[in-house]
Amino acid sequence: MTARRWDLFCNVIDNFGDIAVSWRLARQLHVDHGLAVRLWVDDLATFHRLVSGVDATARVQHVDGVEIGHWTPDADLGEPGDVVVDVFGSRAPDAFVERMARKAPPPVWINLEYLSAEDWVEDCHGMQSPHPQLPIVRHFFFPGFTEATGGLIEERDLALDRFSFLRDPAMAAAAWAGWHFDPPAAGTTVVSLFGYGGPSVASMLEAWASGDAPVCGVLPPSRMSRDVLAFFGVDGALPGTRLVRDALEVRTIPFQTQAGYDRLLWLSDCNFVRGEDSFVRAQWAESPFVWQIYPQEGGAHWTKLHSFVNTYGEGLEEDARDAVREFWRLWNRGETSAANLGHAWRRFWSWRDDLRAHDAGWAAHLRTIGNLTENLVRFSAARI
Ligand code: TRH
Repeated sequence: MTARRWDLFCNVIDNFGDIAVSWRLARQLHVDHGLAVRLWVDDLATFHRLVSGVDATARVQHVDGVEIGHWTPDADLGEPGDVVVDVFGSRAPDAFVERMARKAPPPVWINLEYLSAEDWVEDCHGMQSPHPQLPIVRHFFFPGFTEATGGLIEERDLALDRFSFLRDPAMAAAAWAGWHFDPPAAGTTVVSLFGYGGPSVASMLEAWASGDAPVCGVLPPSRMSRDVLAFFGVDGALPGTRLVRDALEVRTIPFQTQAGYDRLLWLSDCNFVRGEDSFVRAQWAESPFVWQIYPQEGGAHWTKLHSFVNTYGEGLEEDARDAVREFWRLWNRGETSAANLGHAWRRFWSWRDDLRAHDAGWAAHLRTIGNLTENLVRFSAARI
């Protein structure tokens, strides 16, 4: 039986990743699967910054067919749906869980976890955790990169939209014009720049500026922006600003819609991404990418980073995989030497054709796992 009504709980910890993934999931459940979705979010201001159509002050609103509720301690959450999903460590409130346990049959209760390529994920995907007092069970659902995981979110039309965009140069020109720029000259390496910032930004920009190949960085606002602007000796720059030093040009653009951000990834030769969702979108873009992982206490993120390179790098020539690992390692550790980072970049970039081919194969592999939303619908239907 398909579960018709879904409740999603999203507790925004920081940044955009939590709400970005929750919103994609909510929309896809509704748009691609025709399900009734209520998305409970505790931080509408961040949601509004990501999706401008969201009203940061409304207790309840409908956007793209999804009901969005402001999740506050006194919010009336109503009756639970057929499936309840706690996204990324969120937890439906106790009173709501009690109502879930009283419902006959009780909803399928899912804990949607963070993305990781570590081996233990396969063992934990689908595991059950009974509530200590109530007759209800929580199921762990792990996104991932292998058959034994829940896969990644990919909208039904995404591959087709990308294909249509790439085969029509007028669409790329329209994207550049929308940002008030001409397309970069042929032979320029276009890199999209999104990240948490840190010392490696100045080193990278220095290496590009002093290189002999033209590089065009495209910069939507993020924590990385202040480091980029500091490199050019400016405090601020409106969208549409061109900053130039030697072989490097940086173009500032406004914060994009989620669809606009995908287009930026599609028209770039290399994408610098971060966290979880932009990292996944870069993989659907099928171009070389550089991942700045969300730093965790005690350095736990390094294991995650290396696990991903091991999994993703299968099938790449050993030197290409090492080049990816080394460049990503320096980028993430905040390399302060432009010479070191420039060397690692040139080695990484010398593999660009192989990486591009590998990335297409990688996306095809990811598609064989099925997309996360579909897998989640199937998983819950089997347990209702
Ligand atoms: O914002 P993030 O750093 O989110 C992080 C991670 O998800 C991390 O795992 C989590 O623990 C932490 O938050 C709390 O990076 P992420 O996941 O890439 O999310 C950024 C989103 O912003 C992504 O959906 C892309 C989107 N985006 C736009 O829509 N427009 C833009 O112009 C840009 C630059 C990004």
